[in-house]
Amino acid sequence: MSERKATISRKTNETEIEVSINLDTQPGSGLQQVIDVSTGIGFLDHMYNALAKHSGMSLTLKAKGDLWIDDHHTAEDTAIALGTAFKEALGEVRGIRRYGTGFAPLDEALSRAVIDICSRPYCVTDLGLKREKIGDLSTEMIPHIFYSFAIASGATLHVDVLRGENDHHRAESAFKALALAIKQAIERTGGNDIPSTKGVL
Ligand SMILES: [Mn+2]
Repeated sequence: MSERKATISRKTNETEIEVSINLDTQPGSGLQQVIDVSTGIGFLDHMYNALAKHSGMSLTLKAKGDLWIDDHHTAEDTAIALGTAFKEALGEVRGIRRYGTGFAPLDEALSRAVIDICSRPYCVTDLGLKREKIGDLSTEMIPHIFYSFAIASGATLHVDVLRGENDHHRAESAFKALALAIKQAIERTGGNDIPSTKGVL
């Protein structure tokens, strides 16, 4: 089995991003899981670290964005780059589970994420975040990060924070739920079939 990995460079007038991912570094795989994230936005690094850790992927993500304007371009473009790398690493959707569901609690907060790796990009989120910002990340960017990842990766994604009082907990449980959903969806079935009645994804 060849490793599912990709490296993406993405440069615009607003951001410069390098992402490398390897989807086959789950603990026990024999490959070392490496996570090294630096976006210039501390809370965003914290979320991408959680996403990588609990999905079992290796992730190196370096971004230099126009943070003197605000966090918008950096948050959006890192999610696009990550989604693009994820799609490229997966390649043809074949021999994987395709659907994944994750539930993750964090103290009083509980989130559910459901992913379908199907080449039908769609994203629905209900996160119920109340604060303006968490650290240096605007909370309005969090649903936008999920949206950008879904569109770039070609996945259908539903993420709901089911309950929780603390916005840091709510956001972090949402990313962890997505991680668990991804981990399940990309799991190899041991076969080589295309998981669709259409015969194509
Ligand atoms: Mn935390």
